Amino acid sequence: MELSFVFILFCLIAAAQGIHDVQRRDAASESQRSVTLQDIPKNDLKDLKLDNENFSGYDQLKQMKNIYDELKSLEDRFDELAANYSKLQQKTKACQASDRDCADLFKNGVKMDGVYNITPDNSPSAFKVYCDMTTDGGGWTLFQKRVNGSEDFYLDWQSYKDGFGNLNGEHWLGNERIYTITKQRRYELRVDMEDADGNRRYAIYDNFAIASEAQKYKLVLGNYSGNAGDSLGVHRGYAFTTKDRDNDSHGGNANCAKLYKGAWWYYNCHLSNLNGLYHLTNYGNGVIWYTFKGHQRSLKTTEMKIRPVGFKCALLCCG
Ligand SMILES: *[C@@H]1O[C@H](CO)[C@@H](O)[C@H](O)[C@H]1NC(C)=O
Ligand SMILES: *[C@@H]1O[C@H](CO)[C@@H](O)[C@H](O)[C@H]1NC(C)=O
Ligand SMILES: *[C@@H]1O[C@H](CO)[C@@H](O)[C@H](O)[C@H]1NC(C)=O
Ligand SMILES: *[C@@H]1O[C@H](CO)[C@@H](O)[C@H](O)[C@H]1NC(C)=O
Ligand SMILES: *[C@@H]1O[C@H](CO)[C@@H](O)[C@H](O)[C@H]1NC(C)=O
Ligand SMILES: [Ca+2]
Repeated sequence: MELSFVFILFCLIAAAQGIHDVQRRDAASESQRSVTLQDIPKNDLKDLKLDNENFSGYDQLKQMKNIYDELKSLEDRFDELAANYSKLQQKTKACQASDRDCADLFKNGVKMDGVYNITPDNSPSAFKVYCDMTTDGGGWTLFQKRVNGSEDFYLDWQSYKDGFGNLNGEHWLGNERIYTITKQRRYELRVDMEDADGNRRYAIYDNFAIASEAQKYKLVLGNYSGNAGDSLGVHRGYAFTTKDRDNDSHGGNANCAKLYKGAWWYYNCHLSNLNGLYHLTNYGNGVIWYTFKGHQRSLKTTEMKIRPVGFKCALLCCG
């Protein structure tokens, strides 16, 4: 509060000036005054008692005293406001989050679809993901997308572990990254799909995670809702299988990834195969969601995306 300090100083100088005038004019009766004007520089102006109005500086001094009181109360209000602002800032910060996933980004003000950096807990560094910020309230972190067949999805364990493709187009984010994201908190899974005729369907699972590589990226899956039918539920609890790592429940040397040209949480073998061949050739090896288009017809687009459970409620709570 430098301003008020300067002002007070000014007042005191002005007051001292007034005192000289008083002294000169009323030197005779000076000793009778109960107001000890000489004390003003020593005492704070707020303690000044104007109990004698019989001298010429009285009105001036009274005005200064009023201004001082007003300034003092303004100062108090300012301090309170500053305290309130700082409290509000802390609250906003608590509401905001670090950028652990696209849901955090959304809460931090990112509202446009696109590729962004996220840094999940326990991730050694940030990495890029595609964020769907528009579907059903946004906040979705994509980990799989098929759209035009530009990427080869018939790849090995290491490729699926590390991820591949173009984040703005077809891609698999990578099992290590999916694992790192989903171990942070509870996520729901949304699968959006479209057939060759442009019919759109979706499937939601109220829990989704994959286990570590040591557990072969096993699928953890909650309950289904949506309008595409449940073609992933039967894969619940199965390990990930690629053409070079047969972890399916198909006996002997049969590898479902090889049989159906994909990579998935196969049992023996599948009701869904979203990493299958883009262009339909024959039974089961296309981009399949059985309860939508059967085993023969390959989908035109698919997106697999995750968001923390309760995301929408949390948004409302945080304003
Ligand atoms: C101020 O002066 C008036 C008239 O001269 C007098 O009646 C009054 O008592 C004085 N007040 C004080 C506080 O001395
Ligand atoms: C500061 O916050 C309190 C309670 O939150 C409120 O009563 C008070 O009016 C606020 N002060 C100012 C100067 O806004
Ligand atoms: C596929 O889609 C991506 C992203 O929209 C685009 O960059 C790429 O050129 C497309 N490729 C083909 C073969 O259509
Ligand atoms: C699915 O819903 C049933 C009740 O309908 C419940 O008992 C079960 O725990 C749920 N499963 C998951 C994984 O949330
Ligand atoms: C997964 O694949 C590896 C390598 O092919 C094999 O050693 C392991 O037994 C498989 N695990 C399961 C659960 O099938
Ligand atoms: Ca097998």
